[in-house]
Amino acid sequence: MSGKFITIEGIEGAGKSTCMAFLRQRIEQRGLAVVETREPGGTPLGEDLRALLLGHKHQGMSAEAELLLMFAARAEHLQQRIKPALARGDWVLCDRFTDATYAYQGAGRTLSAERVAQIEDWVQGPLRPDITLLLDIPVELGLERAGKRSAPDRFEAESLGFFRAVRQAYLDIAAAQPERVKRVDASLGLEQVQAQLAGFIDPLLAVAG
Ligand code: T5A
Repeated sequence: MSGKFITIEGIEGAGKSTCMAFLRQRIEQRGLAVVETREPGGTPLGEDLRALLLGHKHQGMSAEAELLLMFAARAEHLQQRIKPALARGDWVLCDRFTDATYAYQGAGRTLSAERVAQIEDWVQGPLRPDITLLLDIPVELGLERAGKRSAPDRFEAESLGFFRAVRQAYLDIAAAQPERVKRVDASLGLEQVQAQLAGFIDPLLAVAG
């Protein structure tokens, strides 16, 4: 039986971390093995790169360096965790993946989508998520939720305009790839968000047996 590669995306405070636990539980209830992970991160090298990327030590990091560090972390993640897990038949549940690079480094930092696509093809080959759950939320509400939880990291300190561009890029990806990317209204209460997630994930689980 082959596992599925599920990614969860959205702006800051959309509820990704909160929903990961729900999705994991739903998959495990079916007796399926699941690897829960995140980007940037998921490996020792990736977590060190995450600290560099999210911390405030390197303010003003160039957009190009940021893009390449995201993909460096992703290359390690794919080799060390994601591909081995999928090869074992495990399900992989990943908090952010390459759609975040299109949204943040592409739309947010205004690097070209063509450049991101070139590196994506090189690093990932043909591997893409089977399904991506996009938690969509107005920027102000997402940042309000994120702000209550912790002090802002290097990305969370960006402007409203930056996050509006990021949100719009996610919506554009969802419109362009409706088979893969499923939009969830994340402004609703947790139970209603989870019901939407279940509506997308349960058919995949039913096929898995
Ligand atoms: N990045 C990442 C890039 O720029 N390029 C890339 O290629 C990649 C992979 C990663 C950063 O890196 C950038 C993007 C990011 O800036 P992160 O920690 O993974 O950072 O992402 P964040 O978005 O910062 O994570 P957050 O924890 O802020 O947001 P979440 O996970 O979406 O939200 P969550 O679940 O922590 O919830 C936030 C608060 O809201 C509440 C929760 O209880 C929590 O308090 N909440 C709800 N409240 C009411 N109703 C609901 N439905 C709720 N759902 C959650």
